[in-house]
Amino acid sequence: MFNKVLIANRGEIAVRIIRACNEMGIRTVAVHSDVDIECLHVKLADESVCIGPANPQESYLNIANIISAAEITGADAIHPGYGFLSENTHFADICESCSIKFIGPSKSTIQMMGDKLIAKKTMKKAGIPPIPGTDACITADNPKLLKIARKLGYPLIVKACAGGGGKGMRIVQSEDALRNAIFTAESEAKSSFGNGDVYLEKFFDEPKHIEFQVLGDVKGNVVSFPERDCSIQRRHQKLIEESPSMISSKLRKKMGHYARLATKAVKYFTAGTIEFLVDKHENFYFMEMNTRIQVEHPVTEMITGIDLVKEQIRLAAGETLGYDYGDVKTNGHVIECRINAEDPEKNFIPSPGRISSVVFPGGPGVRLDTHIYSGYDFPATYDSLIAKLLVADSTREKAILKMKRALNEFKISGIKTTIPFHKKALANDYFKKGEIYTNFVNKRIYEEK
Ligand code: MV4
Repeated sequence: MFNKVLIANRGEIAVRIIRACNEMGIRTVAVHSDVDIECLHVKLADESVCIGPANPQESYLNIANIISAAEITGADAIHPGYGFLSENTHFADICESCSIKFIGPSKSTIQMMGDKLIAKKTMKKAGIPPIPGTDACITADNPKLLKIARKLGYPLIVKACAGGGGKGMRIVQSEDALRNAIFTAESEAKSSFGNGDVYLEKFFDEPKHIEFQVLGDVKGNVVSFPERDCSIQRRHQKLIEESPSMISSKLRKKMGHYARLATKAVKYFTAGTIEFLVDKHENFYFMEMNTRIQVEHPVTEMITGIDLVKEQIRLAAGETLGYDYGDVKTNGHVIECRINAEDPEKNFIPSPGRISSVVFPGGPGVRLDTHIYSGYDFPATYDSLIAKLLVADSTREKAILKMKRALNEFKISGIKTTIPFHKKALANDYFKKGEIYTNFVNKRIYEEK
């Protein structure tokens, strides 16, 4: 087992990882930019190292400084959290060459799953149903373009090979918009990812975004967990997640089987997530595999009682799973609301600033993962996530009631937050009925026609 872990992240996920390490008897090293010196993760860690100025490129994305921090503190492993360097193949490679364990999958798995087309082909070869689309990247001057597009059928979606998470996507309603959409997607992908390759897929309107948490150990054992419905998103940022979803138990079993098959196919190691799209007829398609611990991992922790961060760390240290998916028991219903420092009344514009006072929710079945405290200066520089508020209860209806109660208790003064949005969403009839698709926010909350 590791003696000392450096957490190459900040905010609530850094606090979360430090807590797991503390309970495992592992010493912790926090890294922080100069403006983050008063952050909670710095206060909770055994040691801390300033790795640079506020600009992420010079601090949280500064591989040399992070590795140096690990070297001078004698950390034998690095946990990247999510975002920042968590899916950076080069960073995983540098850790390996410095004999520092990267708590995550192998660099080759990160690379494979990072190329969305290679990921699709790998999963298709393993028998996991892919979204219908082109097997290779495609350019606007391809002489067979119109024929290929007609065969797929409109609407289509143009996706960037190096994209993911919705970046570089363009929906195409008809043939006359196709070439221009490809050009736009190519230039956006080139500037965002340094790789302008794009491919086509049939676009599914109003799908559900259903994902399965998976774990893999050094011996090739894999386990899948109950699914999470992450369809409520705004501009590809998830806002509300829940487990279980509304899919049938027959579909749940089938998708769980394919999630385990996909994890085995890539000989997956440590914690990952298999994302599927599910259409109105309960057809499901592999969308992406995420090779990191995700923001919404507590949803699965609350419904199973399993600490996924501890599992991720002990698997990275070479321990074996010791249980199968059949041993994973679930209990009740869990909902998570992401509380962001954004103003939902003003198109979710960021709302950084000093948190003059805060009253946290609590009580039976309530979990709050956060790094804020009264008097904390919430910065504009990093992502806007303030806290993840989760509730668990025996039924979905009771979980909704509990979330409403917890949201009413949660008082943050000094900045605007998305709490009013969540209150609105949970009161929405379509939400209550479970009629939740990826266009829920625009169609049901902001009544976009
Ligand atoms: C799709 C799709 C519909 N059809 N692909 C979003 C990010 C990445 N996970 C892939 N995503 C999607 N891919 C096809 N062929 C719907 C999504 C999607 C989505 C799309 C637009 C707006 C919000 C969305 C939320 C989740 C998934």
